[in-house]
Amino acid sequence: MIKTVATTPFDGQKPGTSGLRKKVPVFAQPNYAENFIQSIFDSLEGFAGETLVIGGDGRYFNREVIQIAIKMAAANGFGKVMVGQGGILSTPAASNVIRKYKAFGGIVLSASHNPGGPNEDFGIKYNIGNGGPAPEKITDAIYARTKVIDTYKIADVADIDLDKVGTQTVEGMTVEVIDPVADYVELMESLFDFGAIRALIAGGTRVVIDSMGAVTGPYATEILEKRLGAPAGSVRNSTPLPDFGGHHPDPNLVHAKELYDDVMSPEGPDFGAASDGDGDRNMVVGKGMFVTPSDSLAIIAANATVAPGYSQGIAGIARSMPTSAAADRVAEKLGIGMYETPTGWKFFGNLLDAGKATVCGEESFGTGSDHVREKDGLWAVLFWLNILAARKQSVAQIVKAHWAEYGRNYYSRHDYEEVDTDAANGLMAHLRDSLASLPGQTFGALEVEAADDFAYHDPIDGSVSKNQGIRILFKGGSRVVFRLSGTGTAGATLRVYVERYEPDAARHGIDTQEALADLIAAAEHFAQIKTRTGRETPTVIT
Ligand code: G16
Repeated sequence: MIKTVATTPFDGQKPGTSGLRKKVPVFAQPNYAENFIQSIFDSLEGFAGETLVIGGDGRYFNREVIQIAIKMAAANGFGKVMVGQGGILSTPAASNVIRKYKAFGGIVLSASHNPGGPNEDFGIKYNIGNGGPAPEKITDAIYARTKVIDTYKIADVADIDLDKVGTQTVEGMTVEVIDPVADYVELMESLFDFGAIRALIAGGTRVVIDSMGAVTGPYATEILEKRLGAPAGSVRNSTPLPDFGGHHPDPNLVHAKELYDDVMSPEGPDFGAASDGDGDRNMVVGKGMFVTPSDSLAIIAANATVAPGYSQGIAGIARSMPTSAAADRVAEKLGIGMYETPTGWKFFGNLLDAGKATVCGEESFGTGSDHVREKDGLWAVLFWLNILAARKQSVAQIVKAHWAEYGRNYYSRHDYEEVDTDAANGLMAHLRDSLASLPGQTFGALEVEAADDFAYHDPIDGSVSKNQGIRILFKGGSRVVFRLSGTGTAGATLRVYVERYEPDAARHGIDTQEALADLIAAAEHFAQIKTRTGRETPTVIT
């Protein structure tokens, strides 16, 4: 039986950088998830009889919301739901399933790198038929709908068995529970030289992947241990757990420190990688070398043709504005297009669909390509392994050779988490107000050349996205960028991005924070971070 349930709007159901993310107790309020899902459906047209993909990263509350979403999809007239077994689909795998089976769209349940558990984070995101996050036009419509919603529709039926692969029926709608891993593995095998990577591992290169108790465990185990022959145990924390085993599944130098320390130790592995809650982020470390996400994008782009899926070359590169300009130099050398977008994977979708960009990446540990429409953690790891196998060099050798050829973009991000929202907004307003007076100002040897609030004009659909981050650009190409995160769930997170270009190879061995010290001081000087936020130091430095 289909029920129409009366409801009233909740405040604050505005999708952020990547969907709606809130604490579990917020999502667990009666009608909260239902309102948002119905608002998604009410913002779409033409899905009657079509297929919807549903999956999540296995975090706390995943199964509950999947049941709700399936019953609501049936009540709203979808013809079929494809759902990962156990409710599991990594974000890139969900993107792939949407594309491969030509689904109308998908609902991805995740709060990505944010912690999971009864009092931690949950999230709902809608992806469109190209497999990518819904563009702002749709997320704005969803938000508008959440403000006036008064009913939702749901099938009043027993829970669906999510653990058995196969087909069931809910109020005339087909529910197909699929193996979450198989399609993704097949895609990876079509892109990379598994034979060469297998030989690399058989030859003694020790590779470990830390899945951080999150969704990539089953994918990484199948690929690295079963297909590529790495010894059992090479994938660590490989079982997806509702609370990620207490880990903060954020692959960076703070939360993946154990892996980092292990790779850096003399007897440790040669290559380490970590991924996040929903499997779209990645961190890559080689012995003696942490690869910044910005460098990773540049190096993948520069070496792309070693991978069979990219042997014809790449059409262009896209990066988010705060990501370092390392990839720009590669694009210049290759004579291909370079696109600078706001933060948020959704901005890459049009460029990928139009064939303007083939690879894209963000400083926030995200790299991907036109094989799906999400960033893809394991894809980046396999790309690196393919490059290692083809070049027969270590990570450190490859990175250093890249810097010698293109110059080095010293780069760091300083995050101030859970800052008082008013204080953070005040800091940004202060910067905005001072934009006009900044050019010409000096700080030590630095002179401001230009300052603006980044706005993006989408070259494909002509849409304009304003207020995407304050840039202070110094003479010589260095810069500091300030933005407020759109993915946090408590207070505000101020992100300060610092970058200096160093062409001289003799100066490529400096400690990053030291190389950026004057720019970090300049950021404090112009933004008054300490006095405005009350924080003496950043919460996380990457
Ligand atoms: C999301 C987006 C990314 C973005 C990141 C950080 O990643 O998909 O495009 O770079 O958030 O965004 P912010 O700086 O606004 O916090 P994920 O992995 O959280 O889905």
